[in-house]
Amino acid sequence: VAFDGLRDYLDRLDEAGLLWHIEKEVDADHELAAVIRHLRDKPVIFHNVRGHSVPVVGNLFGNWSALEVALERDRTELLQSYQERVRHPLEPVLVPTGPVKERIILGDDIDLATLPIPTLNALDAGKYIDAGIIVASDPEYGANLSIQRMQIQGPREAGIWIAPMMHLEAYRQRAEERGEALEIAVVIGCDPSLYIASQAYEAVDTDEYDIAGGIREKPVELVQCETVNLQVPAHAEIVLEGRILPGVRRTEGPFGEFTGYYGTAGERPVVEFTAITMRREPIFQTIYIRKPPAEGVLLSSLPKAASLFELLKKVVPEVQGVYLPPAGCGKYHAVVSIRKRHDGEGKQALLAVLASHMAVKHAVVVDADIDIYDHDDVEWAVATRSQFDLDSIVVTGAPHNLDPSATKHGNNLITKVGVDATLPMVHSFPPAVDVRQDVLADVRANWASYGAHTRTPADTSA
Ligand SMILES: Cc1cc2nc3c(=O)[nH]c(=O)nc-3n(C[C@H](O)[C@H](O)[C@H](O)COP(=O)(O)O)c2cc1C
Ligand SMILES: [Mn+2]
Repeated sequence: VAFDGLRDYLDRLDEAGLLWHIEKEVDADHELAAVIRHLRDKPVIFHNVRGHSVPVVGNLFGNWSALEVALERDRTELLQSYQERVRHPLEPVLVPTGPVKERIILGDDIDLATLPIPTLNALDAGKYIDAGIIVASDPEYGANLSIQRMQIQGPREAGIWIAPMMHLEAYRQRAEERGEALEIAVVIGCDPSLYIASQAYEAVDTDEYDIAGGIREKPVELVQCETVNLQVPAHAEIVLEGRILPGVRRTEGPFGEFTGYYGTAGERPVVEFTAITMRREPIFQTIYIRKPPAEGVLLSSLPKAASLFELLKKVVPEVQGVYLPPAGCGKYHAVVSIRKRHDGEGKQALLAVLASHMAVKHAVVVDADIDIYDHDDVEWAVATRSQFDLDSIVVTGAPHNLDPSATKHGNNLITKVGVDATLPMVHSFPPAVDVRQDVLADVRANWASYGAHTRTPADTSA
């Protein structure tokens, strides 16, 4: 794929007619997010943000068409293509310098107010960086890439919220236990493969730079940071270098979450920035987080579905597909299709998919004739192929921390439900209804000869 950086990707989105340009001056606080919300799923660039010379891009992974551009594959091939590429990770290469070093701002000269950092949802605690890829390193685990929101709290300070199960939280805790700050670098605006890799669901010692190299089928070029012992993409737009301070907590939040509800305020770790390096005329990137379907869940669901697929293959040899629908927040709902070989295999698949990730809350397993991307097809399978007493699994008291309904169970505990909507092997089951396939094929082949038309010319969809 090998986009060098964000700009290549923007060019490709432009060529495909997918990028919307906003020339009118907009306010970074509230107005910018309102425009993105109005545009729904469309990638957008704001050329004129009040008080700033830096343009802002958003919704760059807002719809499947954009992801098709990012991965240069048709939607139907996205998952498979992603998996194949990730199976061949490529280690990054260190280069002497790159465009991200065109401007270097150190120490007290740092002022985050010079960047067009937006305030997104109405009740958010303030301005947030939420499309920054956080690079960190651990002596044992190596490098890690992930996105964590950061609330601006001063010219060179931000609060950070890291969920308990995140690799970054393990890194942070290990550093804190040593009485040390955890060095980080925040990459804003870069090659889409890095954003996708940041959402990979892999083991803690997996280096997501290698994953990004696999996705782009070419090693990522890295440069050494100025004030921390980390490496960042040479072609990034903006990099913030800094440290998560040990033993320091400050109020962070609330912030609008991917669940479609606000995440609460709490006492959270603090980042102190030590350098900004950037291009001479950089572009800032944001992700407008809201009730799904939305950019954030689309971005994170593809790598998660792919890892789930890999895991399921070890349990059910003939797993056909995995889909994490955006409406299920990209992780709470999983639909799996299998080519069933023996009775009970649907349940076996359910056990694996419910165990695969904390957030998988409701899972449905269907036969291979069901289109997992088609809600109607899946719902039809559940309606006609399952009996809840025989075909469901319920697990109570499983952990999770962002599902707002988890509070019903007390302390961040959820109930997992799996439904096996696959056909039984032994009982006779009526055949699914359809016309004669050869006749249907003939009709389709000779469609023009039917002279199909409506009385008013408006509807040409037939
Ligand atoms: C737009 C966006 C915002 C995110 N914000 C946060 C966040 O504030 N805190 C957090 O812990 N995870 C957040 N995540 C989820 C992590 O980035 C994601 O789970 C990642 O894969 C974790 O990396 P790891 O597996 O290396 O721990 C966010 C994801 C996206 C796409
Ligand atoms: Mn990781």
